[in-house]
Amino acid sequence: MVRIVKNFIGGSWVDARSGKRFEKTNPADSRDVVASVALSDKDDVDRAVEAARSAFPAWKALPPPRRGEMLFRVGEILLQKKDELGHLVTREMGKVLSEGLGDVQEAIDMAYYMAGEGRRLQGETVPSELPDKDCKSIREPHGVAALITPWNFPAAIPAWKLCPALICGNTVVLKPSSATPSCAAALVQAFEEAGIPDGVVNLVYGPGEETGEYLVTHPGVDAVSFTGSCAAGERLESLLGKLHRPLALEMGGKNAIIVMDDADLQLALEGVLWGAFGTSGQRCTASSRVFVHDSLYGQFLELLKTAAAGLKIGPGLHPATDVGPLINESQLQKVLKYIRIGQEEGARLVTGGNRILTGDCSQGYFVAPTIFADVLPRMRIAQEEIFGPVVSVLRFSTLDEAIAMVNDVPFGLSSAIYTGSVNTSARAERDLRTGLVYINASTIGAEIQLPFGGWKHSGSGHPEAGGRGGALDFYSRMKVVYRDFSGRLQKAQIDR
Ligand code: UN1
Repeated sequence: MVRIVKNFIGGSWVDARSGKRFEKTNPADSRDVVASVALSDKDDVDRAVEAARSAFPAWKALPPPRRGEMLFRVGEILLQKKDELGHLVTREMGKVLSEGLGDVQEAIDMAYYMAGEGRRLQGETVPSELPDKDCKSIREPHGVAALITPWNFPAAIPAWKLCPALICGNTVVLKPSSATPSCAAALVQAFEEAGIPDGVVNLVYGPGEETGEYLVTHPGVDAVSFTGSCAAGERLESLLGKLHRPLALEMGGKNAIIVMDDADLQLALEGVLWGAFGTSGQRCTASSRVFVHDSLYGQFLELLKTAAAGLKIGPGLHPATDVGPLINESQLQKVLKYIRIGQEEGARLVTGGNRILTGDCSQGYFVAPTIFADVLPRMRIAQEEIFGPVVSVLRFSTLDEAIAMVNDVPFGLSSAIYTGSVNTSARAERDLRTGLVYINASTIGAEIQLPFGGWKHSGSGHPEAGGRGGALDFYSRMKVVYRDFSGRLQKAQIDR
């Protein structure tokens, strides 16, 4: 079944003004056309921004608890449709069905969580230094938020942005990756069904360099949230810096797991497999480096090799599949390029390293789970984001040495340590320079009620998710109100 995917502008599903469309195929089988999608251009973006602008005053005026009730309904609708949407995520994006369902669950979690924030959205009330005067800070929305989302979490990440943006009172224009337009449309449909007023949520599609850039620099847009590649993020930084427009960026990672000599090896093994090969390594938080203590290096590598070689590769909708395809031809070529680079750099290819074109994999973008051993910290495969099922194994002898190597990359999103020692875990927690740190768990699996944000080149300092200290601080700005009811001129700092 080919889905007809249209723009959603001012509460109506409409074709692109130009009438142009593009096709989206299933990464597990490129003969399967998932959707025919409106190819939005400047005209469509203008209309979407205009719709969002017109809807803003009434949406801002609606009491946040009422906005929250609508988000709660979004959660209920998504829950009802979880199975259908999970299948769509898998068909369009490729991840295995349990992960497709997890992707939708994360959107549900976010809708429920932000629904509750409608009754909090705290500012502060603090005492004044002067009598008969009070002071408070309150949150105000920016206006129209442009949301640019990637394909690897096609339900969760748009929900990470939509829900906090809306609860704070912004209206939005969402432009999802062209690799997952149907998922975005299905998600937005839940907002429509939940009764979100016309124009509050708008949806357009198209290439980042054209539609995306036009949208984020549009004079009618007030804030921009972007998740995607570092190159695109840096470009947005340079464009938006000049416009003084708030910008939240979530970009790449080069996340690492440290396996100490006192680790529970089985647990660590499962964590590495899940972190490195889950979602075929296509997560910003994927475990792409593993630092193994000298004393168990050979043993751990052997266990890892056997376990990785035993993973079942195939279409995500097949129940036995452990690892699905990559998203498209260009990601496939990028991953194969890094595998060649690793070999040229002298890393030892332990397993995998090849595209799979047999059986169920003959029509998709499948790469075997790949392990490089004896990787040195400065090799490109240990420094650059690959975004595929490729893991580099490195060795270390002391905790300090391991932490220094984990930290010695341009990225700082997620890290993990497996250890039986509370002291070791506490030192790691203190010294790892990443926005997320996991103890005795893999580098993936963040929960939405806490901020999700990368340090260094991984992000701009405005995390996603979480409440205060997280997404709410990006999608609202503080207004401070001083009220003097003394009836006379009082001077702060002067009257003492
Ligand atoms: C990503 O890594 O691209 O933490 C997002 C996780 C998910 C989200 C990951 N909740 O693994």
